[in-house]
Amino acid sequence: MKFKSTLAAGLLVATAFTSQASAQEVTLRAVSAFNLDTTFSREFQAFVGWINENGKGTVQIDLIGGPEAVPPFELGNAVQSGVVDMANNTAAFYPNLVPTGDAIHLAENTVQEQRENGCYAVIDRIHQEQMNVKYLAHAGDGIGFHLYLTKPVEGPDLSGLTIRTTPVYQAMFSALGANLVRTAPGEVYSALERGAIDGYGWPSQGVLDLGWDEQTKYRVDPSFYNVDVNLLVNLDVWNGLTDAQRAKLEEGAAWMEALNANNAEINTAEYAKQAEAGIETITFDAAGAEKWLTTARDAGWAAVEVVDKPLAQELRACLSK
Ligand code: 173
Repeated sequence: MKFKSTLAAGLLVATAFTSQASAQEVTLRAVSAFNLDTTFSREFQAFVGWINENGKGTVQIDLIGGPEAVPPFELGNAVQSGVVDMANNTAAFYPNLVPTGDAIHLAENTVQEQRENGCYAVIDRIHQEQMNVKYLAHAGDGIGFHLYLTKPVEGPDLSGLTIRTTPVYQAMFSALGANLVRTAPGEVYSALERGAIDGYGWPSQGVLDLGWDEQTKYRVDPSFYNVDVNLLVNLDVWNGLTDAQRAKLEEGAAWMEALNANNAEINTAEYAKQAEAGIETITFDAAGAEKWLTTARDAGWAAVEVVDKPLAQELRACLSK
């Protein structure tokens, strides 16, 4: 099913001329779902730099922009249809295209382990079949998600609270009684400022990037799940590349995925910055933490099983420790 794009005509016209600078060098046009120079474009921009340095004469990437170029919830359709060649995106922003993509953030192992045990191949296959994209690379391992609040909670009971969500947190927060409002990241600040929400789900990293610390009083610990931010390449474009071009992109993907090992250290630095910015930590007691994490895992997998039970079971087996 092809997406009728509402994007600027200029973007469409430019796509028709995806440049073949020489027979051997191709330039891919890429967009990120996250603002450039913020946390969840970090690895992607490093990848673009690596390719443009190491892929001279073979493959280059023209980084067009972030959410101002293509709205985050439309980027999945844009890379599916070839309006852009490559996207840096999270599965939570394209649930309409790959509904079992929610399994990826439930992973307890790393993408390197998933490449070893065959799980990467399964995730790549469902992206190819359902979304017409190559699942080229995965960032985010080692970055958990948290609930951030403007008012305190005593334990894992979110009844009476209105929380900004995406599919990542939906099953868990709703099982714990919250009212949910789904928004793109770009709307979180103003929703907090207006008092339209009492909090939001977001990873351990990146809260300060967009100034959300000004509107945030508490972070709830422990974190749950693992961030997934994926590099996707339009499948027709991917299949049209030469072996050397595909090999260079895969080499860059492995290089980028190795950066995931830095996340433990970056988390520590981010938590310190949040504390300096006045964000207090609410840490549940052992029973509360157990309920928090059990609900996260069970509600998360139940939501994937509703979509496709056999596939959910296959993914759970290869994404668990
Ligand atoms: O909260 C979100 O917008 C979200 O789902 C997400 C996913 C990956 C990275 C950052 C945010």
